[in-house]
Amino acid sequence: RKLAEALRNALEHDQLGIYYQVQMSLSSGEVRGYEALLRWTHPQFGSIPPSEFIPVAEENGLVTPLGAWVLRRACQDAATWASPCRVAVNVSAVQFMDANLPRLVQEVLIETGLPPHRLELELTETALIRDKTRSLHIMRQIKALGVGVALDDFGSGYSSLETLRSYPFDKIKLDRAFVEGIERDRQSKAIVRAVLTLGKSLDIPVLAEGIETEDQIAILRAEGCDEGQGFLLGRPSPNVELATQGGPAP
Ligand code: G
Ligand code: G
Ligand code: NA
Ligand code: MN
Repeated sequence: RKLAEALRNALEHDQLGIYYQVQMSLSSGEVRGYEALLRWTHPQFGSIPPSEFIPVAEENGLVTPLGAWVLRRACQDAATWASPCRVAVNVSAVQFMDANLPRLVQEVLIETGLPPHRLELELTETALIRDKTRSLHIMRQIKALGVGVALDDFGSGYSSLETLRSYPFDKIKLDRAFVEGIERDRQSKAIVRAVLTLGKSLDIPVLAEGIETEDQIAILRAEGCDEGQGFLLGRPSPNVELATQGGPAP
């Protein structure tokens, strides 16, 4: 309750910011895009993670204005970038089920002049399963605009395969839990390999999340993973130029 009030206040008083984390081609090392990650710096409590305030926003009807703010700001920023790469924006479950989302996306694209193919929305499985007919309808409207849709945290949910079968995703974001274990346990490596095979069969590119070590990236490259994201390639940063520095040589 108190947090909800503070969040309402944050929206009005410019305490929110977006950090960007680079997404790269693993074969060429080219920058493919940046994921927009929302940050809230409270004057007293300091930085509050989205995992804490997104659920609060969802429960208090704040996720619509919050989500609109992020989408608009991310598209505005991307329109100013030197390279015409993609911006990936997270959409929460409640925000996604809002029938007005396709119209908002269309308005923001027109307003900012960002070409639709430069925008990608990241959805988690939980955003979809509540009402399949409805979510499929919304997703098709968004795709009809020319905007891409990625399945976030793939493998972490209850029905990842069913989700992949039922919805026309443009990308799979492999959950970082699998990347984390890839050098050590046989299971993680086998699962990553299976997901990459699945992606190839379905003709959907796979992005591996949470790459932190040279060993991990070497294995993912050898296994033919398309794209990667993680602290090794770049930390989330308020500035896209900074977010691109410090990665390994391709
Ligand atoms: O960046 P960080 O590790 O704090 O992100 C934690 C979680 O918050 C991630 O699951 C991420 O997808 C989510 N998140 C980050 N930014 C946004 C946003 O703008 N909207 C929504 N709905 N979730 C976000
Ligand atoms: O759920 P989502 O994939 O959107 O979450 C993105 C979150 O993961 C961000 O909060 C980001 O800070 C975090 N993250 C990004 N790269 C890494 C990484 O290499 N390791 C870890 N542990 N977290 C990461
Ligand atoms: Na995400
Ligand atoms: Mn994820």
